[in-house]
Amino acid sequence: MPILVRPTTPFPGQKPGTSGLRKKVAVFQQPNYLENFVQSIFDSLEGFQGQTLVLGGDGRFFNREAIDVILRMAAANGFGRVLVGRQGILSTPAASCVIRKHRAFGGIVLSASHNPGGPHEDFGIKYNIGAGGPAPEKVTEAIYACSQAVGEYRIFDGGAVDIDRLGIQHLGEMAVEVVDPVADYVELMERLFDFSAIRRLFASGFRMRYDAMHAVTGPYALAILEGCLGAPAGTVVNGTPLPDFGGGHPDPNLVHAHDLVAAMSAPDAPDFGAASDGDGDRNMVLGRNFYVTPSDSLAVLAANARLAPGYTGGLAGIARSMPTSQAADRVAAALGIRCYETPTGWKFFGNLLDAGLATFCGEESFGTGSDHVREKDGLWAVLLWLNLLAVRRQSMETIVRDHWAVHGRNFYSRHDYEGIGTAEADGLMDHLRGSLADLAGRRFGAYIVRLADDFAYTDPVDGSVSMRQGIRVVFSDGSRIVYRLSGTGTEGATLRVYIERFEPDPGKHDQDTQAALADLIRLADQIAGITLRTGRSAPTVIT
Ligand code: G16
Repeated sequence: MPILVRPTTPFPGQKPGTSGLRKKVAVFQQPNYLENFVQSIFDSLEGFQGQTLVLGGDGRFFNREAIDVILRMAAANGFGRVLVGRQGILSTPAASCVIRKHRAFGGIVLSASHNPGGPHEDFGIKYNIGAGGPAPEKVTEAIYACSQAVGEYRIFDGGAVDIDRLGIQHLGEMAVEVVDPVADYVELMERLFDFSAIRRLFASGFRMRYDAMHAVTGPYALAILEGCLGAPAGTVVNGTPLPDFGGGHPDPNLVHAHDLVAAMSAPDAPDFGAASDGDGDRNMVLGRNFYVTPSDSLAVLAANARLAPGYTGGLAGIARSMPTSQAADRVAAALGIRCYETPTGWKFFGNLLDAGLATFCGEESFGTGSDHVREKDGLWAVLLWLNLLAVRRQSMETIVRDHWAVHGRNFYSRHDYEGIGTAEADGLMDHLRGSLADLAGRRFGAYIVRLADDFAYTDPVDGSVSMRQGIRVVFSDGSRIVYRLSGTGTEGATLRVYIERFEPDPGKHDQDTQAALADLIRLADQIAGITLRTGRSAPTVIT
C-alpha cells in the first residue's frame, strides 16, 4: 500500500502536561507538528502491530483534520484496526470504556478538555494505555524523548474514510470501524446504576437541568437522561457539540457555567443541576440554590456508594489528589478503608484502580470517577447523584447538610491567578520552596505550621516516585494552604492556591465559604507574596 516516509525535524516543547499535549490550534496546524507528535507516540510503543487503536475527540475545531491524519498514520505504522467514534466524537470516559471493552492496545483522545475551542483557541492530544487510562509518566516521558529525536514519520497516502458512516471501511490493510460513540458507554452506565429508580424519580415530577455546554456530552446526556431515563425534553440544554463550543468556555464551574448557576438560583429552579466540560470527564453538580464543591461531592458519593447497584459491595478504598479537600479522608476513616493521596493528574489513580486498592477517585478540579473506566467521568457522577436522590428522596442540600452533620465540614476554595508571567510564577514557587524550612513550626495568629513541604508521591503499586507536586503548608488544626502551578494551560502560567479549613460544629456550617476561609486566604498571600510578586490583588477565578 502507498506508505510515504516523510522527513521531519523535531519541534521543541512537545512535552505532555498534566493531561496530554495542549497548545493553540495554530501551533498544531504547523506543517508536521501533529504528525511529529503522533509518530512519537507510536515510536514510544512496542507490540502494536496488527492491534486495535481507539480514536476520538470532543469535536472541537481541528478534530476532524487530526483524525484524518492519525488514521493514515496508524495505517502506515501497522495498526490492524482503528475504532473511531462517528463524526470523530468520543468523550474521554467513553474512549476509556471502548478501549477496555474491546481490549484495544490503546487510544488517542483529541481534546484540550475544559479549554475553549475554535481557530484561535486550544487543541490537545493524549495517549491512553490499554487499561483505558491516561499514559503514566514513564510513557509520556518516552513520547517526549521520541519527539525530540524524530526524523521521519510514516503516513498512508490515498483512500478516504467517511467517519460519518457507521461500519467497517479500510485504509490499505487497516480496518477502520466507525462506531456509535454512545452505545458502549450507555450499556456500562445501565449496569452501574438503578435506572428504574431514576425513571420513577423523573416520573414523579423531579426536574433537572443538564448543561452540556455545546461540548461532547450532549449526545450522551440526551440518550441517557431524556432517552433511557424519561427526563422531559429540554432537560439537556446546549446539547449539540460545536467546534467552538458556541463561543463558550466549556469548564463546568461557578464562573463559566454561569447560565446553569443562574437557573439553579431562580425562583422556579429545577431540583438538580449539572454540567460537564469539553471532553466530558469533569462535572459540576448543584442543588436548588446550593453549590456542592467537587471535594464534598466525592465524599458524599463515597459515603452513599452502596445505594447504587454497581457498588453494593462497598468500596475497596478512596483516592484523591493532594490539593483535594480532606472530606473524603473522613468518609474513608468512617468506612474503615484507606484514602490515598496522589499528585494532581488522573493518571496517578490508574495503578490504584488496576490493583483494586481504590474504587472511587476524585479531584478538586471537578473530576470524580470509579474503577468502571480509567478516566474521570462527568456523566457517571451525575448518574450516581441521581441514583442517590432517587433512593433517598431528599434534596441535594439536605443530603449534603446531613453529611456535614455526621462528618464535619471541610470549608474549601481554590483561587486561580491565570495568565501570570512564567518568570513571576516560577519565582514565587522557588521562593516558597526556599522558605519551607523556615515555615515549619511558625505561628501566624491562631495558626501554627505543622508541616511545610513540596509534595512527593511514591506509587504504592510500582514504587515510582514523583517529586515537586505542590507546596503544602499544613497547620496544627489540619487546615491547609496548597500552592501549585497548573499543568494544563496554554498561555503564561496559572497559579492555583487551594485553601481548606475543617469545621466540626454543625452550628457553624452555614457560613459563607470565603468568609469562613478569610484568615487563611490572607495568610496565603502573606506566605507566598502573591500580590507582591504577581501584581495581582485578587484571583481571576474562585471555585
Ligand atoms: C486534567 C487532569 C486532572 C487535573 C486537571 C487540572 O484534567 O486530568 O487530573 O486535576 O487537569 O490540572 P492542572 O491543575 O494542572 O491545570 P482535564 O479535565 O483538563 O483533563
